[in-house]
Amino acid sequence: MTNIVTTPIFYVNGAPHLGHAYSGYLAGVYKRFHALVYDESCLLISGTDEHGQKILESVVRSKTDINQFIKDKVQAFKTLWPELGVQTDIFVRTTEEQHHDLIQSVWNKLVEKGDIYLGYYQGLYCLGCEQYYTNYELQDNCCPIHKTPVEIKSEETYLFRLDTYRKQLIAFYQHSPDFITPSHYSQAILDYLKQGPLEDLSVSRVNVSWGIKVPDHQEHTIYVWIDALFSYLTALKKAGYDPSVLTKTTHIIGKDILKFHAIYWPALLLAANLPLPKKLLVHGWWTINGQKISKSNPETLISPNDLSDKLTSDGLRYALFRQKKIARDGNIIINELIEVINADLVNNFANLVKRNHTIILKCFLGSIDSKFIDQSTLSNLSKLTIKHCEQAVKEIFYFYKTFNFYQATLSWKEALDHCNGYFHQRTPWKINKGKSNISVQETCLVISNLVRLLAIVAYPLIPSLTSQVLQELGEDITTLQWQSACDLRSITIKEAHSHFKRLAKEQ
Ligand code: ME8
Repeated sequence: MTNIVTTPIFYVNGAPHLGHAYSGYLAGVYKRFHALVYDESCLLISGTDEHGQKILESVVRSKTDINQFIKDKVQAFKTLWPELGVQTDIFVRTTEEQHHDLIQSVWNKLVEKGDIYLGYYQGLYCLGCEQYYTNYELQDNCCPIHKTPVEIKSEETYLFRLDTYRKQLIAFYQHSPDFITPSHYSQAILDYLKQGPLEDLSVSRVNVSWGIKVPDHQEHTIYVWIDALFSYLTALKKAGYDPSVLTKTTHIIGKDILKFHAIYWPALLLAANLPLPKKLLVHGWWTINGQKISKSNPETLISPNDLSDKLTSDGLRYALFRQKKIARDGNIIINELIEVINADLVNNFANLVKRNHTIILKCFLGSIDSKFIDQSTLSNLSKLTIKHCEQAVKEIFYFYKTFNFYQATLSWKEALDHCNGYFHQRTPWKINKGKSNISVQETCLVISNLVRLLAIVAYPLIPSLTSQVLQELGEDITTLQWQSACDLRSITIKEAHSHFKRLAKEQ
């Protein structure tokens, strides 16, 4: 059965920024890891959230036609993903007719069940978030996300009986403490649910015209978050799946939208008699000069396309995962990203490949037959280096599986440190100055095979660089499979390229 991974569907009130790119990078790595390790496909869903007051206000500010405005922004997200090496399978838009129909039918179902009813709501509202806050959630009377004052808003509204599902949610979180990664969020949500009754959730808006209308009550527009969350289901439908595959779905989200995914989404699914997703992976925020990258902070808006052009798609992705643990926040300093790329991808990996392959071409006409190397009498140093790398691969497998991509990059880098240390101790370039032919063959063969092993395991993180290296080693990358042991195979290479050029630091 297929595995599914989703990014949030992004608001189209601004151009894509580096924070959005990060969610996509995570989904892309997850998808490639899955394809490499398991014999099953992994469907990657992304899309755009196109309704709501926030979008309408941006359109008014831009003085353009709404359809043109949205079309341009959607296009920016659609072209972003291939440029960043994120292979989306389904791109869902909340303005699609299929989505409109799905939302209205879910709505009707919940009204029929009595879970949604017409009432009245007064609360503290943040326009930026398009949501009400409780006093408890505010910080200095301001929205905790936007730090701007909230307004008192009261209106006739449809309400969803959230508390009906509180006990089921508590039971769910008690039985699935790992539903959210990192798991401390599961505990926090459980504690919150246990605190007492949940307020009914306002699920429609009057005075917001841009959205999906409540069936048979056109003055009301369905709350944009109900619209947005169910887009995951529309996407599955577009791919030809029924909702049962939700149980195979991992949602990747930033910590800003945890409550919607950890409480509202499961409650709505329970109300609609639908299964719950497999997992929520919650990531931290990227900041610039300590400020969250956000559309409301224009000075933080780094274009992921520009940065990826500068650092390469593999370089940027690798450096972001190497810089911080997924759940933590991290500050972007471009020269630090460049340092990591130069140290790990250029010096440690690409240069080792180039030097080793150059020796193989020059001294052995591009091939070393493994049968000339007696594997039982390999030098201790060779054996030890192989052992280190095999151990690293085991760790990296575990780190991918547990979404610890930061540790995965560290273990990979350390394995390469061992390879480089080995290469320098064995000095294979001294072949005509006292090094025996057989000893150099052993070194080059070991390095080539370890490079193959380490390229395969790093493929989910740096697909372009590792594909080039693997192709140079004669590997068919379309049939690539995870490998945990280093079996010393014969090597034939035709060329020795520089696969990654040093990046110049910013002045
Ligand atoms: O919230 N660092 O859309 P959105 C890391 N439409 N990730 C960041 C980030 C940052 N500084 N800023 C944004 C919405 N993100 C809704 C989602 S889903 C059914 C509806 C990422 O355009 C992160 O994944 O505001 C965050 O959750 C998402 O972008 C918010 O994007």
